[in-house]
Amino acid sequence: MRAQNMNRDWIATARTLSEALPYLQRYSGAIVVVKFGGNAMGDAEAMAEFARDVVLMRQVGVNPIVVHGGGPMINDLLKRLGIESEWVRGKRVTDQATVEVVEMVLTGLVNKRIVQAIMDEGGRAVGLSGKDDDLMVCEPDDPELGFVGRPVEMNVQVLRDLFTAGIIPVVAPVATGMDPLETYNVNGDTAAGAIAGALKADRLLLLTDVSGVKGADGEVLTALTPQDVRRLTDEGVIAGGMIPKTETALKAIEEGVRAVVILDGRVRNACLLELFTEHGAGSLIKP
Ligand code: X2W
Repeated sequence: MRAQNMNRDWIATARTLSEALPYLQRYSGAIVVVKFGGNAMGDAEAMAEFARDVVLMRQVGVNPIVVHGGGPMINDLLKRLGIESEWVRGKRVTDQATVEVVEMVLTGLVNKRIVQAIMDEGGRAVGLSGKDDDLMVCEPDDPELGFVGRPVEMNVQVLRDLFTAGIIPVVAPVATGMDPLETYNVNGDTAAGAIAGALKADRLLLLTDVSGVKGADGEVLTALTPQDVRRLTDEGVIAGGMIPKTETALKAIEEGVRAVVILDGRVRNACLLELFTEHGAGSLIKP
């Protein structure tokens, strides 16, 4: 039965939908790459909520592509197998045994969990890795890192084919090398940036577990140009774990992505807040 009590929540809901119209129009047909990091995945509820946001994007005519991480899930299995990991400049040193675990966890466990969550919310999703249809071909990033890949060749037609068919692609950051028998572990942010660049995406959303890029006074900077990012990095204000993210952002923009947003994936409906409200979320980097 229809609720007769016009309490404030319902009125606010209708108002929110009405106010979203210009944003829905702006993003209709847009390509939005969303990097969903292992730290942003949280519990089953957080996963379901993320999936619902992605399905909603698709429903209103956006073409979302999910590129995921899963660092904490890789750590769990490596620990159970008694394999130690070392990190160099934010990347996992990856030997043959490690890359096998990375591929199993990312393309198996994590990828299928996200695909399932999207389908549970009524969307259609297909999971793939950089190996499928040669989506992402890598070279070794740095000899010190072993089988860590740097994407050098992208074949994104498969993603266009999927979103044209109304299917949400969910990509695990694992790839082949020039030698197709090799497997590379790719940092999730790097993979998302390369995919967004190759698609010349309208938006790259990097969901993390911090509220955005912070200025010298600790306040989140809501809008930055690539020049601002370079200056703040030179001044040491952008440092540590934020550097790989801002580097990914600058490279993606150079390759033709219109804007990159670094935002807190733990905030409820972070993607919707960013795309469909005046409020926005996190730090927008745009020329
Ligand atoms: C990452 C891939 C997963 C990832 C790793 O082995 O953990 C490298 O470091 P998050 O959850 O987004 O951190 N690869 C080379 O990026 O996961």
